[in-house]
Amino acid sequence: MDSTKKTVADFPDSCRTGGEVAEIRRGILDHLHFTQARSTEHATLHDWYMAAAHAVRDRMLEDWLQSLHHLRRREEKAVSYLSAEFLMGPHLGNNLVNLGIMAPFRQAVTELGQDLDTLLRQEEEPGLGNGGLGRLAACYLDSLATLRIPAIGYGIRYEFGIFDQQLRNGWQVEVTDEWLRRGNPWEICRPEICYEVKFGGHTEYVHEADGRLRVRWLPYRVVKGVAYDTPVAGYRSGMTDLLRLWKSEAVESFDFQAFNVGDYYEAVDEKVISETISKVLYPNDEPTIGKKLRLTQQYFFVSCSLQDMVRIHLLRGGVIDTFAGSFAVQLNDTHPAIAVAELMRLLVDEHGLDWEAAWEITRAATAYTNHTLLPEALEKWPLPLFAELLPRHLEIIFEINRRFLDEVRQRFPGDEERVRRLSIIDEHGERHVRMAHLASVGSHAINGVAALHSELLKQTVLRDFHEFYPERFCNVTNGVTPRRWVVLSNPGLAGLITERLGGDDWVRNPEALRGLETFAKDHSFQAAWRKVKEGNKNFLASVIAERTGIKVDPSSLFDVQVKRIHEYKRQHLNVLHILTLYNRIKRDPQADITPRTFLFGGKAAPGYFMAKRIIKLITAVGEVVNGDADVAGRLKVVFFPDFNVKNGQLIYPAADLSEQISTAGKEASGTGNMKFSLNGALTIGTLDGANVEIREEVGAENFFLFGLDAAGVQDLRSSGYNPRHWYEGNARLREVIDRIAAGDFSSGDRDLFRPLVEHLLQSDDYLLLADYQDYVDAQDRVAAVYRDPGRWTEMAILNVARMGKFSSDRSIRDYCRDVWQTGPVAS
Ligand code: NBG
Repeated sequence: MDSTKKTVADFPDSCRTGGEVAEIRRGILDHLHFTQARSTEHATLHDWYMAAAHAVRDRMLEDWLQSLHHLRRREEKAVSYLSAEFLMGPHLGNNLVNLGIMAPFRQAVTELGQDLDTLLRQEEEPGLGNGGLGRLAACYLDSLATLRIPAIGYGIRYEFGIFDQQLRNGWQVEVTDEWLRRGNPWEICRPEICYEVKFGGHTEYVHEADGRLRVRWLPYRVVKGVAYDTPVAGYRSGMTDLLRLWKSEAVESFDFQAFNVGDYYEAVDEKVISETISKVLYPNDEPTIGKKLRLTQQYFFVSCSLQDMVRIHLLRGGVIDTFAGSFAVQLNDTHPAIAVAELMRLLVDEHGLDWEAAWEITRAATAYTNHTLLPEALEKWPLPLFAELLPRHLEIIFEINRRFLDEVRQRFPGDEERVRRLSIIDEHGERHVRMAHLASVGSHAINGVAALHSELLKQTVLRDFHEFYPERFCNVTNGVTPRRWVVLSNPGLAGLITERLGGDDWVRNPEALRGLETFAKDHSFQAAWRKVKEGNKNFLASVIAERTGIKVDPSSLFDVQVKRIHEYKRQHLNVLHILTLYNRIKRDPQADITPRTFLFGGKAAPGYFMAKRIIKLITAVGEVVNGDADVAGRLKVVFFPDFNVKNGQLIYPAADLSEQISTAGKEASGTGNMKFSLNGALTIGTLDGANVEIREEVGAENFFLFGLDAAGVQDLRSSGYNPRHWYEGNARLREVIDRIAAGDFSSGDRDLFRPLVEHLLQSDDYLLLADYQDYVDAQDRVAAVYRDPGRWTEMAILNVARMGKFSSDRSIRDYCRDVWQTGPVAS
């Protein structure tokens, strides 16, 4: 028996560790008294939540300490997932699922006179991410722990996460997210785990006694990163991995003289500046060029994380040369790409390795995942900004680039155009550091996040890299965790599946869902299936009424599009369809229309003008359509405010139809598409991102496909796309656009939606008009099938049965095999 392994019997009081109802009840009361300092008479809902959360956290610690012990052991390579975002979602419910104590916990809470669902709603979710990318990181931590792979997720403990969205007068209003206001029971601050991070200043070259040239970096500013640890429990795996987020603080022992900061007030300013670094998450979809604080954040968390890895590696008894055997460092997009230069700096400047050895270690340790092909989203930093903030790293990048371009010239003599295309430094106009190039040169593996995306990556943004290093490229299709996205969020469906399959093995092994295929036509199973969906829809309808005041009909088709608002995701194409139906009704109020509830949700980046106007368009259309007597309640349009993980957990299980309608070639993968389908919604979608693979898995006959594919999009563009031609050639489309332009949804104001209309008619970069008719036709097929509940339910069951591939466990196994060369530890 391992000496660090404590058993319940080692603790004097099992109220900290036990899984029996009585033990849990005592554990909660214990925390109410000793942690919250409240009597049961005066405890608020928040006190009860905190007490419950602490009682759950207690039950995670034994496994956690054991897992941390694994991390310090030499044998296993650990995964270090570097990500500027982790969108974890509320912890309480998920931990109850993964620890396997939901039922006794619920019972204990009830016996204390409280209601578990009410307590779950109390939790303020940590919104430390924008959308898919951050949520993917969270699903991957769940799977890593479930598969017993030692891992650390490294990121930033933003004081303010993604803003809360409110709607006022149909417009988005951003409200700061003060998620830490009432304390965070899930994190443990580790003041002793902290690192200094340098910024600015200059470098000096010194010849050492042994003749070596050594570089010293004399910074202008030094800040401190302090570790905040959150345990991440695997699903009944006995493994609990670590999410380590860094908070920036001022260095206490700041030497005012040495840094020329003469007086007290300036010193206080320094403190404020230091603490600003981890203040706020940047919303994406905005031009990041020139945002110095963002580069500061990136370097800050990467430096702390790499210093931490080196410390852990040396603790394991390793010498620095074997670092790559201890950690597989995964770059989640280019946000942490500076890691390539920072690891070189640590190895060469701080640990005295020579360049070649350091480079080999860096490349062996590092791998890069690309998450977007959108040119405007590819990060690049102006050289002057880089030089000012990270002078030593710029030197290192120049040296990496010099050696790399030498290789390129050797392989392709005389091809200076290729050299320019591959260079880490963009020389067009103002010079920039291209982070995707830095990441690609410094990694042994490069992957996209769905089969199509990985292919397009090789043909477009990383084409030259693929030609140069074909062996580095691979694909890892995204996945989502069935624990949070089915077991926790859709207990009715999870229970039904478990009952029918005769066990819950599918939660860990979702390929087992295939067993449902046999029952796809079974009448009694179908009836039970529909009952679950109805229950979920009824509940969502009540929440919609509460939050928006809109009454929706739970028996109508719930047609849902929830995701960030972006032109390429084409929420406005969805609106064009709504207006097409509306016009049908206006022409003929008796028209036979399948009743639908159109539900939208998603945040727009605060500075993204068009996206904000799309939100206004949706709410404006809702106001007209919802109140029109001719419609007679057959169509309802709802914008559900503040779409986040918590709201997603309510929405996905209640959806009938999943809108995945991006312009082909634009959505790298999508993961919402997987959550919907796993919850029995059918998809209407283009051949984009992971939709392609979802359709392959569930069968073309169980998927509503429409629109141009990626090649078709390219062809149309290169043959000269003229949106006006499509507008003029389609009377229905013309009618819809004309009504928006005429101010029919803006009380006669023709200016409000003019920018949207003009953009559609003049350039229509995302080809809405070209895909419009095909989309409307596909929607008509959806409406027809929905009227045949037997057929619809069969398709829904087959969707769920065939979604096993999209578990994040499969993605993590792929990474282990193809990228990290690591695997589980024995229990
Ligand atoms: C997003 C893509 C999605 C994808 C997620 C996770 C960025 C930069 N990319 O399609 O847009 O599902 O990443 O891979 O946020």
